[in-house]
Amino acid sequence: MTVEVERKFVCDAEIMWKLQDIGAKCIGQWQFRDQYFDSPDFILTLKDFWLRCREGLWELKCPAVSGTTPDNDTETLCTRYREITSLPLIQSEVSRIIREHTAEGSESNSSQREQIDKVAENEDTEICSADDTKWLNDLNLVCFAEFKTERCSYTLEREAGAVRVDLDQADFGYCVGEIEVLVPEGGDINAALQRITGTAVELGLSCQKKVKGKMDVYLQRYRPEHYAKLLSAHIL
Ligand code: V4E
Repeated sequence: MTVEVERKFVCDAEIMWKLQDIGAKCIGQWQFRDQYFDSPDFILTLKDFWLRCREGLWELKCPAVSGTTPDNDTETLCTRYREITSLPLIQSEVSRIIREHTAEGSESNSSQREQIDKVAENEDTEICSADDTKWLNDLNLVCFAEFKTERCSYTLEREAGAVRVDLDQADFGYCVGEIEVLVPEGGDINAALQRITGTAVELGLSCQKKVKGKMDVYLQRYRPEHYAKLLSAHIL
């Protein structure tokens, strides 16, 4: 498992020149379609879990436990999420979250609980292909966001390690940049935060406000009820 530490930034017309100036190498340009899933009452996202299928590959981003950070600005501007990419692990983690939620509110009947347990134990999903949707139905998960992104990726090699910069353009008309470091389990998160801050300085990024991600803008535009709930819960 890895922890993704990242800082978003506003892309301006100069950014590609700036990346070139500081020695960033373009490692590719591609397009992908993302679908995000949650229960109709937003059990996952209200706990800051983000279940995604990107071109057939599943990923669950989970809130990473906060450690000590170098300063408050870094804390505000950067996010960190644990990433799970194994489908059986994702299924058991998601069913655990839903089971705990339904146990708290006693909102499910016994047959629903049986279905959740089956997914948790991967009973019906041993031969699970990425296209399998049975486990989603069993857990009552529905797609709440779907969009395409055009991405241009760069890498910056520095003494402290590599940093990745992604420039994203979503098909609903929003552009955002991301400076990202992947930290292996048990790795040094503070060092990653420092590398990200260092790259932001090299790129001359002066904005000290948190920049909205694609999902933020998507939900605000197309799912205002969901967006309002996440704002009230201080998730976005
Ligand atoms: C974690 C999260 C969401 C899932 C999508 O995350 P993001 O990294 O923005 O998307 P993307 O396409 O760059 O994924 P990658 O290719 O890096 O895997 S949607 C909302 N969140 C939470 C969140 C937050 N609270 N604040 C900020 C600034 N970003 C995301």
